[in-house]
Amino acid sequence: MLFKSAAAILAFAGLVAAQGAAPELKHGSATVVSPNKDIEATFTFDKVEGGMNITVTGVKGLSFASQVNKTAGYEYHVHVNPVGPNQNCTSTGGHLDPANVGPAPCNPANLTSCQTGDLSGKHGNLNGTETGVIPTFFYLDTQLSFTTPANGPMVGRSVVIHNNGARVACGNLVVDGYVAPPAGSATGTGAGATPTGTTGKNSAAKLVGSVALTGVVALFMMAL
Ligand SMILES: *[C@@H]1O[C@H](CO)[C@@H](O)[C@H](O)[C@H]1NC(C)=O
Ligand SMILES: *[C@@H]1O[C@H](CO)[C@@H](O)[C@H](O)[C@H]1NC(C)=O
Ligand SMILES: *[C@@H]1O[C@H](CO)[C@@H](O)[C@H](O)[C@H]1NC(C)=O
Ligand SMILES: *[C@@H]1O[C@H](CO)[C@@H](O)[C@H](O)[C@H]1NC(C)=O
Ligand SMILES: *[C@@H]1O[C@H](CO)[C@@H](O)[C@H](O)[C@H]1NC(C)=O
Ligand SMILES: [Cu+2]
Repeated sequence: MLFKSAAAILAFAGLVAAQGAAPELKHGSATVVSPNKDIEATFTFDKVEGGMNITVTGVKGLSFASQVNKTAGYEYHVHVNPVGPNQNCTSTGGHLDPANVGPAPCNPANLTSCQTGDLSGKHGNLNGTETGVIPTFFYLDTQLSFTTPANGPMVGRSVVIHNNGARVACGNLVVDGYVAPPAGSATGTGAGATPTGTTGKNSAAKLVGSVALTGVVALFMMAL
C-alpha cells in the first residue's frame, strides 16, 4: 500500500512537470514562394537582445528581368493573415501594424512612422540581381516581437514579397513552440492570428495528459 501511493505520487509529480509552462517563443521562419515557384526566399526570425535578428537566405528568382518596375526593387512585409489556398497572396491581408501607424511612407530614421511589419520600409527593398540570387544577409529589427503587444505576435502571419506593389510571392510564418490558447480564451493574438504548426499535436498531448491525470488520480485514491 505504501509502495503504491509512493508510486502514484511520483507519477503525479512527473505529470505536473510534463505539463509545465509553454516554451518561450524565440524562433520562427517563413518560406516564401511564387505560385510557379520561380521566386523563393526564406526569412528566419530569432529573438535576440534588443529585438529580432532577421536572416534572409536562399533567395532566387529576384532578377532584373522579372521586375515589373526595373528600378523599384522588391518590397517585403509581414502581413496579418496566412496565405490562402493555391498560394493566394491576396488572402494575407494588410501589413502587421499593431501600433496603427497606417500606410504612410516609413522613414527608417524615425521608426514611429513605420508599420511594424514593413520590413523593406525599415531595412531597404530586396534588390534584383542579374541571376536573381541574393547572398544571405541579416539585420536587427527592434520592433517585431513574438509576444507583444497583444495583437502584435507573429503567430498566424505571413511574409509577402512585392514588386511595384504587386504581390509576387508569399509564405506562412511558422513560430516554433507556439501553443494555441484554449478556444474562447480572451488572450488571443488579435486579427488573423490563426493558430499554426504544432497546435493539433499539442491539443492531442493535452487530451492524453488529462486522460493520464484522471488515471493517476484514480490510482492515488485507490492507494489511500
Ligand atoms: C543573426 O543571425 C546571423 C546568421 O543568420 C548570425 O550570424 C548573427 O550572429 C546573428 N546575430 C545575433 C545578434 O544573434
Ligand atoms: C518605379 O519605381 C521607382 C522607384 O520606386 C519610382 O520612382 C517610379 O515612379 C516607378 N515607375 C513606375 C512606372 O511605376
Ligand atoms: C484570393 O483571396 C482573395 C481574398 O481572400 C479572394 O478575394 C480571391 O478571390 C482569391 N483569389 C483566388 C484566385 O482564389
Ligand atoms: C516621427 O514620425 C511620427 C509619425 O509619423 C511623427 O509624428 C513624428 O513627428 C516624427 N518625428 C520626427 C522627429 O520626425
Ligand atoms: C537595395 O538598394 C537600396 C538602394 O541602393 C539600398 O538602400 C538597400 O539597402 C538595398 N537592399 C538590400 C537588402 O541590400
Ligand atoms: Cu506586403
